[in-house]
Amino acid sequence: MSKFSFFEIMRKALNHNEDWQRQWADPEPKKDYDIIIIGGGGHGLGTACYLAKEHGLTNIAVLEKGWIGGGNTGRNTTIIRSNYLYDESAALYDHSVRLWEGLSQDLNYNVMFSQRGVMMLAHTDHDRHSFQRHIHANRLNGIDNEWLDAGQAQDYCPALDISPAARYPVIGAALQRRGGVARHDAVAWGYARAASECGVHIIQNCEVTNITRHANGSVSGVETSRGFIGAKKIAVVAAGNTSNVMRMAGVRMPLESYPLQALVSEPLKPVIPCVIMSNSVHAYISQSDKGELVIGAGTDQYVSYSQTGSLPVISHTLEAICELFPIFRRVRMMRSWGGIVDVTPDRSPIIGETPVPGLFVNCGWGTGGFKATPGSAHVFAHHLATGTPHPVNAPFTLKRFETGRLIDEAAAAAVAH
Ligand code: FAD
Ligand code: PYC
Repeated sequence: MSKFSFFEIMRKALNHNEDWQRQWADPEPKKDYDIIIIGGGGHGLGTACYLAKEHGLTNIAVLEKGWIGGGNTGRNTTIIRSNYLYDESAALYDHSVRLWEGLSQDLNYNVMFSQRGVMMLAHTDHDRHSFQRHIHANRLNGIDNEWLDAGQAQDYCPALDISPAARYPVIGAALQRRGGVARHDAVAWGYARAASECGVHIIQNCEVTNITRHANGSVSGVETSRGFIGAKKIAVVAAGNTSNVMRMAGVRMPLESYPLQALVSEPLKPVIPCVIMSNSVHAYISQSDKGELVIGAGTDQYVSYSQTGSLPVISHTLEAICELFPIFRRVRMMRSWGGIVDVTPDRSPIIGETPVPGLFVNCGWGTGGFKATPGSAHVFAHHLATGTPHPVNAPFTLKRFETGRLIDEAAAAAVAH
């Protein structure tokens, strides 16, 4: 029996975030840090956390121009999976899924990771061949993924329309049962609290406006909206803004920034038990624990820094959802939003060193970096702390765009581009 009453527990739960914010809110920046991380999203905060917890480095600041988790970390649709084609990607994303599996316990913070399964629908022979190729490749890498026929897909998600009269009938599906969803902002808060408890400074409302360098070319610090801050190493983890931040150090990045949007419906009783994605009809859907249908599709067709996105994408997405689930035709949408994702030519991330001594970068996650948060942060921290890449991030160099050794995951983001 708990020594607290039900109401006491609820009061504590509701005040939890407020209490915690008081513990770490906006310390005054010091003059110098060993490592400055630019960007207080999940990847930046996670990196700080692993640097402190696994490498004992705590003279670190995370500088965030807005509020932590206010970028893509708090704007995404939380799909987590590791069913990527190439060995390098499979290793990276499955490293992440394994960390997700213990994350709530590791952080003592409930990130609500729910392995409810991610089902990718096949509507054409091309889909079927492509998914079956992924299934075989995944299994060779020890990653679960299985083929379902249309009836089995409907058994897994009964509201799905598998009628042969549909414009693109469902002919089967690839199901990764270990895939699922998590609570996005809890990931930022959990990592921030753990890093802060180790002594890391998390400084919000602190925009980096320039990266400064010593005469020998190595980094010396950053100019910010709160003054100059010195650093021995700088790690840029600024998602859709990476090109702008890296330009401050004179580095041109192979990235394009696109708006990606999503929307949620009014809350419904539980009706979608898993994540459903369809590349051909072009939409994806899951249901949050609050009951909202969480819906998205592709990026806008043109580059932009608008954090909203355009209307035709939303109407196209909803048409696609109604084709897959005619029962949702009369459901009302509650709100929509967008984020800026940075996309590399091979749709794989860049994690590691740059031509500037002391400057590191973690970017290019495009439409799919939420799932990678723990894995990316874990290997990036290793690279920053030891000066050598972790075996998992070693292939994801910036140099690959010079050598041509690309990791072409063009189909990786499923519906999202
Ligand atoms: P962010 O959370 O964006 O953090 C970067 C931070 O850097 C921001 O907070 C920003 O304010 C800060 N910053 C930028 N410039 C500066 C500066 N000059 N000074 C200081 N701070 C700065 N991925 C999935 O795996 N599954 C999904 O289902 C999924 N759905 C998505 C849906 C949408 C609508 C969007 C937009 C993205 C989606 N993604 C998804 C992608 C995923 O959200 C991102 O890849 C991931 O969250 C990136 O995390 P991050 O920590 O690198 O970036
Ligand atoms: O990477 O699985 C994904 C994804 C789904 C929607 C956006 N990204």
